[in-house]
Amino acid sequence: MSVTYDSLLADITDPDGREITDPATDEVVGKVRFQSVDELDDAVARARAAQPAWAARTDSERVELLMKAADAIDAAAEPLAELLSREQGKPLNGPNARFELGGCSAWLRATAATELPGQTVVDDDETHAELHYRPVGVVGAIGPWNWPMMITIWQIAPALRMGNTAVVKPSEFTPLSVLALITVMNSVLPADLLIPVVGDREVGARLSSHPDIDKVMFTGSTKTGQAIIRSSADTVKRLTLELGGNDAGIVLPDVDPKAIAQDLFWGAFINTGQTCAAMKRLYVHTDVYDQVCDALLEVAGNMPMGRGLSEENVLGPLQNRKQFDIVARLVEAAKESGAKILTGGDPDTSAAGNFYPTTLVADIDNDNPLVAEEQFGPALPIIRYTDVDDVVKWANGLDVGLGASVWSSDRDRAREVAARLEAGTVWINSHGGVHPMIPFGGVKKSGYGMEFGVEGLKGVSVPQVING
Ligand code: TXE
Repeated sequence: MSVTYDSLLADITDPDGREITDPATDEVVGKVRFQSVDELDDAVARARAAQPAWAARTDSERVELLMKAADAIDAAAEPLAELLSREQGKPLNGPNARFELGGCSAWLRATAATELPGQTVVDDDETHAELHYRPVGVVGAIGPWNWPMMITIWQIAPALRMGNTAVVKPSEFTPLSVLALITVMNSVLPADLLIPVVGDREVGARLSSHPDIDKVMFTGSTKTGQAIIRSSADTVKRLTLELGGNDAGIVLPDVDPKAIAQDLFWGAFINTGQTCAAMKRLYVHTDVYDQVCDALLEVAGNMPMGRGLSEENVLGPLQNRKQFDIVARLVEAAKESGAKILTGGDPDTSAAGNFYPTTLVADIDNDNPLVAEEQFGPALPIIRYTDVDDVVKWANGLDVGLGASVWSSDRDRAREVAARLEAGTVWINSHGGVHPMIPFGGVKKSGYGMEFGVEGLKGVSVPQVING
């Protein structure tokens, strides 16, 4: 039977549940029942019981089932994208909801197809030693509200591929999207491999201290990451923490401003700026500063923002009021400091939804709060520099380091600057692109552990040496 928007919602909503509203219209999207800590415990027990049989299956059986789950996502992609758009706010088009759904199935397939074979590490007359990777057990996946489906897949695809089971706690802001995605996947997967538990912070806290959870995959704020480190200490849980950042983009003087403007724009404004590895501060050499600002302004003027379900839009609202308030506060601080608002900065607070207009802020100092704090929204500060040593110091001056980018027509020159940046990934002439085979993770307070590809499979495994 084919999945429709109504059938999806009917499967996951509860008339007595908590209202989840559309951040573009404030209308109710659906109601979802929030679960208790006891229900979480029950889910963990079921995932624990199901894990040995899943791990005992052959690699090819697991791969085949995960490929089927990817097919199921593709078959339901349009209603899933509609639900994601209504709940998260992101438009259907542009690098948004349909793009996220396409990413989910592609990622699942690529991860399923990735191998992590054991290897011989010493083989001589006296010793034969092999290193193997075993499933870690039950993985707890705790996710955010910005790319709720994609990040769930990033967490669970490697976990299932390696023979683990998973208990998934979505963000309280976007539970419907994750419940719907997992319901679709579970229509083809064996029972209890993948169990969603919708809950508030207490449920997340219990998951990260639970004695039967072996590993936590977390994407969210640094503050919550720190809480998870603390609450996981007694059980010595394995952790992969992706804690966001405040990525710098550095434009060298030899660029063609018009040629890079569109990529600069999307590097910063993808998902309306609500992306962990989006460019959040842009440093531009004084020789090309005005031209880059002009070119960005032109691109920004051609990017419609509005309700996600309207096909023409490519930018949407902030997902929640809390995030809107953060962006508004930081832009106000920039204005008060005398920075120049090239566009935006004037939200219509009487209108429905959490829309904050695309905002470009020029002539702003490096120590301004809009530069130093993570805005996580559609407001980009553009800082002028003259000396590359200064800009490297500024880029490295914060206690986070997820991504960064260097823009130049001279690749070697860009790579020299890239090597000096404290960030888990440095892109050259682009920003924020991820790939299922390229490891991704942060340095400093952006977290630790790598996701994706072979490194990602290692992250949900325990190494075991067989010596003899
Ligand atoms: O994240 P939280 P929020 C940044 C962004 C944003 C800020 C806060 O700057 O303004 O984080 O966003 C669960 N133990 N990012 O409040 O609080 C919680 O229920 C275990 C960056 O949404 O970190 C939710 O499921 N879990 C980020 C998840 O943690 C706990 C993406 C994330 O919540 C918990 C989103 C606890 N003690 C926001 N407390 C990125 N890296 O991309 C809460 N949770």
